[in-house]
Parts: sequence; C-alpha cells; structure tokens
Amino acid sequence: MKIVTTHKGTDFDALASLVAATVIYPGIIPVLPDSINPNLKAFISIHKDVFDFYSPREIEPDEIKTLVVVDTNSWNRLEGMKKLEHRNDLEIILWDHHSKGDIAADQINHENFGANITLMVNEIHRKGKIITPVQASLFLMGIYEDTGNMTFTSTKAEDARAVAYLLERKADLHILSKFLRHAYGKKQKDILFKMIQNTSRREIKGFNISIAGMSVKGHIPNLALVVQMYREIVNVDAAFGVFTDTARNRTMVIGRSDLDEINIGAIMKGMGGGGHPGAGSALLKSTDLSVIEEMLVDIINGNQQTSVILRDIMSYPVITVNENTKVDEVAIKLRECGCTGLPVVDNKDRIVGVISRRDFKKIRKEKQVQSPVKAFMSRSVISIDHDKNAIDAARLMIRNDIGRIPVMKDDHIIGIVTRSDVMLYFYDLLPD
Ligand SMILES: [Mn+2]
Repeated sequence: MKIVTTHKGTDFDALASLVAATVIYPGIIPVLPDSINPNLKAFISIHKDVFDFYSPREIEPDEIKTLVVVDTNSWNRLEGMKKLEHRNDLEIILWDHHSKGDIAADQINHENFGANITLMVNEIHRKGKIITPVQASLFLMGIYEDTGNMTFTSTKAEDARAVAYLLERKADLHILSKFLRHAYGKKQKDILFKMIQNTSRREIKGFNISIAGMSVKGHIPNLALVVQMYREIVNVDAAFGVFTDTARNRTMVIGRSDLDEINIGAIMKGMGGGGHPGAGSALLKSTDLSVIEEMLVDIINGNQQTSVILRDIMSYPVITVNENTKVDEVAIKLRECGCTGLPVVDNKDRIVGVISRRDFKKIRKEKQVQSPVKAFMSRSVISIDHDKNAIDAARLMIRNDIGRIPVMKDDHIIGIVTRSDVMLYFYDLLPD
C-alpha cells in the first residue's frame, strides 16, 4: 500500500500538497490528519464528493510499503504514523519546503519556496499531468496562504510562476476569497490594536525586538499576518506575538523577522516549533507570559551566535598538509583538490603557514621539490575565529585581498571560509 500524508493542524498548503500527490502518484491513498484548520474543514465539507480522504485510523500501518510525506519533515507533526518511524523496509518520499527535519527519506524533493505546493505544481507541470479547476483553485489557496498573498519575504519567483500556471488552469478566485479568511477582519483588527497597546520593546544583540503578549479565546485565523502587520507598525527588526488560550491551556508564539540575522525558524525550533528564516511559530503548553518571554529572549541571545557564525557557512573538512610534506607531494594534492592554496599544519595540527600555487614560483632548482613545504610556505596566516560572522570574514578578505580564510577554534583549524561561502550567505542562498 502506498499512502501520502501531511502535518496535523493541516492548512491549505498541506491539503493542496496532499491532493497534488494523488496527481503525481496515481492510485496513492491520501491520509488526512483528524486535526485540521477550521477554514479547511469548511472547504472539505463542501467538496466532499470531489476529494476522498482517509483518516489515519482507517489505515493499518503494517500494510504501508511506501509513505509519501508532504509539507513537513518531522515525525512529530504526523498523526498516527509513530509506528512507522523505526521500520527500515519502508520507502519514504518527501516533498517539503521547511528546514531540515528528522524524517530520513529515500527520496527528497526540497526547495525553500514560499509554499510547498509550488514544488509539486512544478512537478505536475513538468510531467504534463492534467489538473481540474477545483484542484487548481485548492493549489492556489495553498500558495496564497503560505505566502500571505505573495507578501511574505519567503515568497520566491517560482511561487509567482506557479500562480500564473494555476490561473491558466482555471483556478477560481471566487472560491479563494470564500475560504481564505480575510486577514484583517474585526477579530484581527482588535488583536492588532491590543498588541500595540501591550507592546514591549527591547534591544537584544543590537537588534530591535518587540514581544506582545495577550490572551485569546479559541482559534483565530491569520494571526501570522497580524504579527507581520504588527512588526511593520512598531517598526522593529523582529516581532513576536504570544497568544495565550487559558481555557485550552496553551500558547501560540508567532514570530516575524525582517533580517537574515534573526532566524525565526531556528528560534521557533528552539521552542519546539518551526518555520522559515522570516516567519515561524511554536505551540507551547505553558501559559505563563513572563516565562515564555524569558525563554524567547534566551533563545534569541543564543541564536544570534549560532545563526550567522562562520561555523555554519564554512566549508569542511579542510584539506591540510603537514609542514614536512615534500613540495612535489603538495603540488599533487593541490591539483587533486583543485585548490589554489592549502593551510600548512605542524605535527600537533596547529596552523603554521599557507602554501599557494604562487609560492611554487620560488622554486629554482629541480631538487628543491624534495624539500619540505615549510621552506616555501608563507608564514603570515590570516585566520578567523569560528564565532565571528560572515561580515567579519568579508572585511578580512577585502582588506587582505584573499579568497580563503582558515576558521579556527582553540588553535585548531576546523574549516575554511571562501569567497563563495560568504557570497552565498549574503545572497541568502544559505540552506536552512
Ligand atoms: Mn507549507
């Protein structure tokens, strides 16, 4: 048996991805978690005849041979699939746009597009599969919901292309406005107003952060968009809404960030949730605002160091040569790795120099290729500490006109940061 399933608390992107999987894998059984978002309930009840979903309770886990997981990559977010986690004869295929999770898949389809359905629409388009207008409408809702109508900074050009394709495939915008709740209805306006009243601003690591706590009753749609608006209005680098539902004994934390340096997805991961660099959320059992605030501040403080430090962008393992290696052997090594230079270390693995192709010009006599490399290496090594960030590395490269800097920890070289590592970071191509 081949099934496809998605995360509980299913939203439109997840539902769209589930349906898209039935198009990509004909005959696959779509398993929809029992806990789904309220606006999804309305959509499904109206389209009962069109879609045929199974509940996790109707599936016998032992009969599953292939499991397709869409719009999530963590076992925790699946419903009724716990039993499958340790089966090693199970084929797992993943379609996801979130940062790394704990599902070890045999086949991974991952892009950091604004919506997961974009990834799957691409595949449908590529394979020339036919989709119905209802499917196209549902897919479009998935994109609009996950990208905040294409306004979230996580939105990619591919999302826009997928929208164009779905409109060509007769996606119905009337349906969209019926089911995607308006972001700024009365409920949301009231919450935004209260958030602004309850706002607290603070500076953490040089960034302006704002946390607003308040109590809510029941599920309120589009809180993420409210937090986004809130961040813009109070004009901070990152904003967090802490929404406590005392009756249900839980708190929803939603974050929005305008800067790469404040990675909301990573911060929320620290609270047991998840998301993208610009947006994310976590659901907590605690309802004590001061405790949650403190937790948030702690994580941001720690996260600052982990999200942008060189350790995360450097290349490793590093190829080094011992200072006593003969020059001709070093030349071979350089050619093999395609590097322009290599760090030279002593017997205790401490860095003592750098040898580059340029240094070989110093060789005059044939027999010198038998000399140890330390005779020709340059001894002035510019290195950088592992807890420095990409900007520090870039400055050092520009100032010294070098393209590679060894990254050091406690006198040992643990990686190398290159110009392209730094470029990738600045151009936001860093995989999360
Ligand atoms: Mn999604």
